[in-house]
Amino acid sequence: MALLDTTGWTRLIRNATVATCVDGRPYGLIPKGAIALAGNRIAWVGTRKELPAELPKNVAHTDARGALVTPGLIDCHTHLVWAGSRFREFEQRLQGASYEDIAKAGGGIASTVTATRAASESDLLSLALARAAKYVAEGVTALEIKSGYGLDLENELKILRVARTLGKRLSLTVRTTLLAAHAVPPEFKGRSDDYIKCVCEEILPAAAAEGLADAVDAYCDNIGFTPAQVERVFVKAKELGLAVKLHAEQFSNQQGAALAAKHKALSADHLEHLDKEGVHAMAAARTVAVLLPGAYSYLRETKLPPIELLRVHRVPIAVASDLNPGSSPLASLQLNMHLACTVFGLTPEESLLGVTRHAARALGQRRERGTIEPGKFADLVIWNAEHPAELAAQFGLVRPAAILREGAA
Ligand code: DI6
Ligand code: FE
Repeated sequence: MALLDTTGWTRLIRNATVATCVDGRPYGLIPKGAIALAGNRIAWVGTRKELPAELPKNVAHTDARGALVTPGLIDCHTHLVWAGSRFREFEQRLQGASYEDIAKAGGGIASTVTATRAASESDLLSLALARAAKYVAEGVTALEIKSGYGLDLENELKILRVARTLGKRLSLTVRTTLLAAHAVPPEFKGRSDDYIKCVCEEILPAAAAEGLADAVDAYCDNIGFTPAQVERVFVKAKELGLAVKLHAEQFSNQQGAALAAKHKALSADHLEHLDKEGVHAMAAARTVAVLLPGAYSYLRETKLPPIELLRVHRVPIAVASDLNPGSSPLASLQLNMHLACTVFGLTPEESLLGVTRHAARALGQRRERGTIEPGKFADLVIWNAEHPAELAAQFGLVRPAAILREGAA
């Protein structure tokens, strides 16, 4: 066996049950494992037996005492920055109103836009900080945040700035997504094409110029935008060098997933009404299927996404919380891991890969995060658990004992 090069090692986590989430065996599990860090990166991962007897003196040691270690969890789809509350809509729906009825009557996204526009940047920041802190506490080390409750230049940028600030205030990697094409704002009522023009010519270029957006998303559905309008947004995003993704096939089949795949989208999200052609297109483009079981169950939907087809065609499946005030005010990625199993029938392994390896791909971060492999950032969670299936099998019981983000506690 070649001698292990330990130069540069700064920390060693030993005595760990390591779920690397690397392909090859279930969970990429190394039962009696160890992980070496070099600064903010993973330098080595392997079994206890492979470790040399002597290590450089300045290496810090962490004894995991047999505990489970996973990659830091990644939530690849949230709308975490908003003001106001929509609890009344929850009551209305339980009395028979549909999500679409409420949206068409001026509630829904539009009501959150009014509240978010009225909120100051610092008020929005404190609301968002409290929400994001909940994710950090449950082992999330990277999180995507979409705009989409501003719907004009000033307020979309305000939301994205708040998102960027969260990443500086917390031990959290924040990836931002411009979702100006979320709904038609009141000042463009009945003129959705004009609003898309404004998105393409004003909002998108400004967000790109200020470096506020890592990606661009759109809402493709009956209550959102048509595929033709989405395509205009995608073309502009590409022109500006930004990755794209899409809210697709949530309430109806608009062939949004195929459109997303055609533009090499990072992900297509929701997908309850996805058909075979859409699955094939996603498989060919390696576009990630982001499943959002919290939104499905909160809206008491009944049409399941085509999970088996996604599996058969080896489409990478991610799981996210979709945290938002209307269709998923459920601020927990762990809850969504659990719901992915109970509601969508994913295995606990699929649910963990869905918030690690595949979630990283959905954020365009597959080379940087999402697995425990040499070269990647040392985003790691040590749990009060022994087996990775515990994470999805229970809720509220499995907690991080220690969290490292880019090597720092
Ligand atoms: N993601 C969204 O953008 C919409 N639904 C979803 O799952 C709208 C969220 C909202 O109602 O505010
Ligand atoms: Fe969403």
